[in-house]
Amino acid sequence: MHYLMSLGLTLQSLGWRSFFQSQVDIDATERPARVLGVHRDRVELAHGDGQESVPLSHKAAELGITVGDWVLLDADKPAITGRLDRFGLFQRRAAGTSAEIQPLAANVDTLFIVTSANRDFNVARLERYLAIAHEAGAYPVIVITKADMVESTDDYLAQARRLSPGVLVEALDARDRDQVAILRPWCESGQTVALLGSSGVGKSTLVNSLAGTVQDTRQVREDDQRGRHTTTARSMHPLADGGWLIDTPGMRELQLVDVGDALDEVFAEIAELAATCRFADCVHEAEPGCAVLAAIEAGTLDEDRLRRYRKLRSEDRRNSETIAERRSRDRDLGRFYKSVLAGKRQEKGGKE
Ligand SMILES: Nc1nc2c(ncn2[C@@H]2O[C@H](COP(=O)(O)OP(=O)(O)OP(=O)(O)O)[C@@H](O)[C@H]2O)c(=O)[nH]1
Ligand SMILES: [Mg+2]
Repeated sequence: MHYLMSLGLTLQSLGWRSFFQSQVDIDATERPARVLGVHRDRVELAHGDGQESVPLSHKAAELGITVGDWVLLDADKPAITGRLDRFGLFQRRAAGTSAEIQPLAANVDTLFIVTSANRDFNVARLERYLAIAHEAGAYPVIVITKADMVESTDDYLAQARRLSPGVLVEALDARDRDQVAILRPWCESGQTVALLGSSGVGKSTLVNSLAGTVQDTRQVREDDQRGRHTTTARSMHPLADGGWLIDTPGMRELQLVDVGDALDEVFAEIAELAATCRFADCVHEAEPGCAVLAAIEAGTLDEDRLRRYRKLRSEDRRNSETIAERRSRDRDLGRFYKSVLAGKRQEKGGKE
């Protein structure tokens, strides 16, 4: 269970920095380690001495450990004793009926938001991804792949650049290492990057161009008819330039969870206008003195952009409801249904 493999790692090359150092007692005997992968019964770790696999104890599971986390290891045995605070976290709402929020990837420096120069390109989706990046504390870089398949990428670039002031956008052929080299500054030693984008846009292809390792791309499995998603492992991979890449399938289904402030950053021009509305609780629908509606009237704010902002706001509200809130709403609804039913029965003459 307990093996070591030297990779010439240092804590710094794994992303260790003062933010984490300051959380550890100077005389602590525990050793910090980074989580490379979480499996059903064990956790893959890396630290200054190499790589190690430790059992996923009850305690470790309770800590909600996820890929990219920094944990503390017992000095004498392969056991996780604690988890350090994260500077950022991607999380998602669990599928199905439980309202649980699951951690997905922690301590990610840069998010490559991947789309392609074809029908996948969609500004609403990009805005959603930008908000997710902001919320998770990751710097967003929009990567438009399949640039080789269109005559010009100018229009795609312009549309993406308009979304957020200063946002970095690159168009490239993901299969071409020379073109992909433009992303290398984000992949240097100690840096952690993650990818977000629909199936088939070229995430694995990008990784292959950036990394030493080879991942399955669509083409490889195109004929096995086993479904659309090719990448299934949830883990952190070393990149050729010394950085780390988190490629987890869960990132694909990411929705907005608790991104309130991040939305105002992505839609900064709407937030700025809203601050000048006459009423502080203005919802920009019909209120007098609404600066947002005035801007639409004046043609300085795009109506579609406001519509997309509203949609993301309500998605966030829905997903951020706590379990308690959801239960109480269900209960209220239950009571309501019962009262309606009771009323109907009374109308019928109270036969029951
Ligand atoms: N011409 C061209 N083809 C590309 C480019 N990027 C990816 N492809 C091709 O598109 C297909 C899908 O690429 P993948 O890298 O497997 O896509 P993915 O995003 O990893 O997909 P999932 O793992 O299913 O989420 C493959 O056949 C790639 O060779 C590109 O920039 N130009
Ligand atoms: Mg893939």
